[in-house]
Amino acid sequence: MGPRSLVLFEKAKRVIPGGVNSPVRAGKAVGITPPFIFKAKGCFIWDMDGNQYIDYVGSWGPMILGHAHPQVVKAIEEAMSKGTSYGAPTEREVELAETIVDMVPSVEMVRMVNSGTEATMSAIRLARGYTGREKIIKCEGCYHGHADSLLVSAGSGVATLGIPGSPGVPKDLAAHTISVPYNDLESVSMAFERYGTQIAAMIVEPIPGNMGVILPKEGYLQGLRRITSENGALLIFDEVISGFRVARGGAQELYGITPDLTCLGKIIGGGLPVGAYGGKREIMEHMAPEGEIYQAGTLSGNPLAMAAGLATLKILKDQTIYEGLESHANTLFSGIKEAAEKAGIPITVNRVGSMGSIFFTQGPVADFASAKRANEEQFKKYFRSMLDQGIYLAPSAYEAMFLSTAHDKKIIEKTVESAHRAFTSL
Ligand code: KE4
Repeated sequence: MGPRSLVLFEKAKRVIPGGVNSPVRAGKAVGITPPFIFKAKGCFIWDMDGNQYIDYVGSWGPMILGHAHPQVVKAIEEAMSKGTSYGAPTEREVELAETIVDMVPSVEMVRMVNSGTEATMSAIRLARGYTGREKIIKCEGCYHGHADSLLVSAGSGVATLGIPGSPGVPKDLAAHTISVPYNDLESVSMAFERYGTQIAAMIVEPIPGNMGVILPKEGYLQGLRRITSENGALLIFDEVISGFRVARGGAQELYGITPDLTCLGKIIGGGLPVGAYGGKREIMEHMAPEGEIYQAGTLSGNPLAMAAGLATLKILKDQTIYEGLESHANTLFSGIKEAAEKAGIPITVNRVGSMGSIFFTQGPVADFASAKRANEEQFKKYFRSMLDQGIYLAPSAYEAMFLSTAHDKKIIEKTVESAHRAFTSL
């Protein structure tokens, strides 16, 4: 790592825990000093020492149009000229809500918040308040942000750091969270047999992106919809990653499932802090001030974030964007697969649209247990070789690679060549 990032990381560690404002950024799992970023444009980021990287993190999902997209920047600049926050309703919030309702099949009403964590935390509270029940089901390896009830056998940074859950989550609260393996309908049926009318909801990443990318088995999501409905529990799709990523209407459009509540984030903020939760009107109407379930936020619906989100979603209304992303992502991941085969390295590639990941194991990888069987040492060497070649991947085996509309054919060819060199170095 360049000298400026090294110096900055030492300074950062003196005043910020671990030197970062979100644990997975620290690069602990891959043993690096994280590059401190100076700027980004399109599919590129530059660190403080002037090193250029092709970016496949994309701020962990939001940057589907690439960094500093001109129309998004212009929308933010225009909004900024009228002030940055009012703490009062604005037309743009209504416009973004109407756009989400229009684009996400199951959402009839939506509430803006400032992060994916707030979205899932609020959706869980709504489910508990609406059903009068207290338990929730989540899948091992799925990550839904850091609300206490959801930091139980979580994926993403929790899995990366190999910590079981988190100290500080009261045992009595964690006891209301039932963890089941992803892609295992039998375990969900058993949970309902045992706790039936105590279960308020099941929350699931329909396409998990926090244990690496995992694909739902045939009939799995349909099974979750059936079992939750039969037991009077809500089905909550956490589409913070998959929303507007795998299709305009997210995984629920792709697989034709109607969840009761949907959590969104990342892309809907266009790179600014936004989360949202929404769903059936007769459920959402229980939220204050219309209903009695409370959730609030100083900067919820912030004018700058609404402008960035609206500009992004307006561009994403063009279906050809998803066709282009599908074609480029297919070229990239099949190229990486071939490169590994040529180098004699067994890998599994899981991909849906422009989100995907590779696992250093024969596979199949269909849940957290199989994801954890991947060879982390090989991932670490692969990651470091790619970084040395100017390819910026998530510093964790439990994350996804994201393509943007700014990654063109030439960039993808360079990435595949770099991957081949990385595989042959293992
Ligand atoms: P935020 O609170 O980080 O905006 O969103 C939480 C969240 C909720 N649901 C899903 C499916 C998510 O993936 C996330 C956050 N994702 C992680 C990485 N996969 C954010 C990166 C980080 O924690 O630094």
